Amino acid sequence: MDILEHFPGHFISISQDQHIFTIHTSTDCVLQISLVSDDIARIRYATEGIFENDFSYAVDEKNTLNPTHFSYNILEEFVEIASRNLKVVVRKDDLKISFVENSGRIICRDDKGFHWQHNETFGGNIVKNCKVIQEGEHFYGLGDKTMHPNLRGRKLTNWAMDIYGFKKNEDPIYKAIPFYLGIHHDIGYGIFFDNTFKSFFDFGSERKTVTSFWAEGGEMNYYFIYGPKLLEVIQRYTSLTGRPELPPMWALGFHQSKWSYYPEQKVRDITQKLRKLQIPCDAVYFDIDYMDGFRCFTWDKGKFPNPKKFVAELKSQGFKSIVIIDPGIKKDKTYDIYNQALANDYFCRRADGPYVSGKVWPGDCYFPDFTDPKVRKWWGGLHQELIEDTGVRGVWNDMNEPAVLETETKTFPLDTRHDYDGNPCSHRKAHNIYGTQMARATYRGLKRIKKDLRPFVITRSAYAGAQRYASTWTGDNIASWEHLWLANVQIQRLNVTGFVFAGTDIGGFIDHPTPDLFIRWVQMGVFHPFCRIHSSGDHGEQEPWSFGEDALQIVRRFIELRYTLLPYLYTAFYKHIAEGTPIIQPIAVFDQFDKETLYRADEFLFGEDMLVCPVLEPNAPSRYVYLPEGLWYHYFTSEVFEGKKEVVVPTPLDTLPLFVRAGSVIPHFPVMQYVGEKEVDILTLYVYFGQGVHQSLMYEDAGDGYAYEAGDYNKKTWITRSSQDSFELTLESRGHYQPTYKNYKIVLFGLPFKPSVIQINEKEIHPDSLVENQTKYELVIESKLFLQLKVQ
Ligand code: MIG
Repeated sequence: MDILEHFPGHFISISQDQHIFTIHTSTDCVLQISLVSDDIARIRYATEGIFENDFSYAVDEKNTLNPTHFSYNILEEFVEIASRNLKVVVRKDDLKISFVENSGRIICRDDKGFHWQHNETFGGNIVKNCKVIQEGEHFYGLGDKTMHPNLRGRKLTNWAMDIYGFKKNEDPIYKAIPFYLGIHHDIGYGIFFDNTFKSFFDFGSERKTVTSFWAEGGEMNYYFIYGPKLLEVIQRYTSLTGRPELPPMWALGFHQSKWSYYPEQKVRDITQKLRKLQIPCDAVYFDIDYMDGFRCFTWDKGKFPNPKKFVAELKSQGFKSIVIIDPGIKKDKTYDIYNQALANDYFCRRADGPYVSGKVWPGDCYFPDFTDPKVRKWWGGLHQELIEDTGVRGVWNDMNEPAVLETETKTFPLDTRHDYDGNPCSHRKAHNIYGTQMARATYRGLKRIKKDLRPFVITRSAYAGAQRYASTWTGDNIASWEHLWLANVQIQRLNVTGFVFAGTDIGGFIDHPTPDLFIRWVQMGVFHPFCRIHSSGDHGEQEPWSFGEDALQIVRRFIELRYTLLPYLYTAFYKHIAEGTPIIQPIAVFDQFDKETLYRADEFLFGEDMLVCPVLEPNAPSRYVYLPEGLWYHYFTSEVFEGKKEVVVPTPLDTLPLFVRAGSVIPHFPVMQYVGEKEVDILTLYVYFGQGVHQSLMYEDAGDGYAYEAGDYNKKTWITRSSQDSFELTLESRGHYQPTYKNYKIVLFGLPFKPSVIQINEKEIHPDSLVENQTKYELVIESKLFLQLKVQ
């Protein structure tokens, strides 16, 4: 039987309410186009003339987007709706849409455009959209997918799933982020399909020249985001769906985890050994076995007789305790939280009334409806004892896809009812956002309980917008080289789709890595915004010392490197929050105008000035690295490479291809065993000579708490001005945060001349006092910073 597809008909009339335009058609279908900002247009269709209540979990309520210009124009064949930078052109005949640049270039246009199909089983519509693939077009994004970053030719599904040991190309897995980026003829744009139902994206797999996306219910409701730079698209996407707040700096340290460390003495053995072996570490994890019979918010007193005392003991050693909390609440009449939820009707129910019952770790469970604001508030409050009394510093939300064991669908039945913040619906609509609402409840709870500390939450499942509440990891991966490749791609992809605070289970969750795989994973993992070793614990040990003395030395050195780079990473985080710039950037995003970058998967930018190329194969004596345009210094050898080409870089096991852009200034802390272990008494600046003028930002504040909101921070801009025979470094500082250090140590790389005049602040110093150390010069400067080196 042929499927009956419906189309919107032709144009009849248009009306305007500020920046929102409504087009009526020859059918009941109504098209609404809002100009959200100068670069973002929102497109919505109501097939029967009535729009749903306008509600989104993804769009940040606090967004400040506004267009500076909006107008429309009715032409003979088209209706044009224009913002300052973007035109939405609707063809009167069939309502097909084109998005057009001011220059007249088409960015993206409808193929079949919007159409729909009545959903006989569930009611409502299956809403679809088809767009033409332009010549040479490439696609990226879509959150956590396991494919090559370039999605041309793929078909993907968004439905959050607990996939233990997921495979390369397996789809879907834990997250659903229906946002993709397209680029052709150097024009980048993005489409965010804000529909939480199960959705699909096809980038030329069914029809070679067509991209389509559709959902099994809800509205065709999407945002078209113009670039033309992919980076701008990403920045705009995060101004729409939100950015996180600054994490406490310790959360950017190294975390050690396992399923599970218990009893108390085992945790102590691990933390003491980390300190004894001088492996910097800030956080240790309590996986499900800390609980009493897997009941959330309880402790197994046999394993942890006095959690408060123990957490305080860990704290005194600089370790923050993170505990896991799952959504399933054990059915147990003697369990207070179960009784509270029953008494208040907080659990999800089936369509006909009974509670949703499913097996998870505690056995039979009921599940809170996190889409109900009352339930979120209650859930947040349940953390009071853990956070306030016991001193736990972070909460890890697992199994929130939601995952249910021993069922065919691995999740709730589709007839499960949800409040959806006053828009009651079934699980078909709420499934993909369930995990995000759990993380949100947790985040808000932590924030309310400890007002003076920045919350730390980690979630496994996520929908667009989850980045506002939590960090994330990529779930149950495998200790294999293929998974190392995957881990690299996954974190890059999450970063371009708005979720920057992400990492993988370093070394692999399932199976035991070989020492070289473990080393290579650590070498990459220290550059991921979230950096944690975690494993299932049913194979060998997976701590930094578990792979022999040589491995330990290398692993320690790379974890130390992460700690020295904390001011740089923290600044990258700040830039993400201020501008939406991802912390990790695929080189295709970094340099979209260089076609060579569009198929590359391995190299990524770490912050704006460092480039990492992980080693993804065993026994690789060297590897190819593609460097974007410009001059790049090898971080470990100081060798200078010219970019816009592939270079061969030696890769002995104790190093990795890590590059710094010429002209940049990279701030370094001294090595610490944990954030705040000692006062930073000197800030070391690695300065990389590069012709011309370069600016590097460094953001600093107290590293936790909210004094920065009242202005207690500094934004330091290091400016380098370089030519063939002179070099100058100056500092511009804004803000009134008082750092603990007074002095700077300057390490200057690549100076192409021998200076005869040196000026530091107001003083001239003798050139001989400059220590030349092979390829670099080192000197210490007090307070205010001005440095000039030149040839007389
Ligand atoms: O079904 O809590 O992805 O990180 O260690 C397994 C036990 C449940 C899955 C998580 C993993 C965690 C494990 N959890």
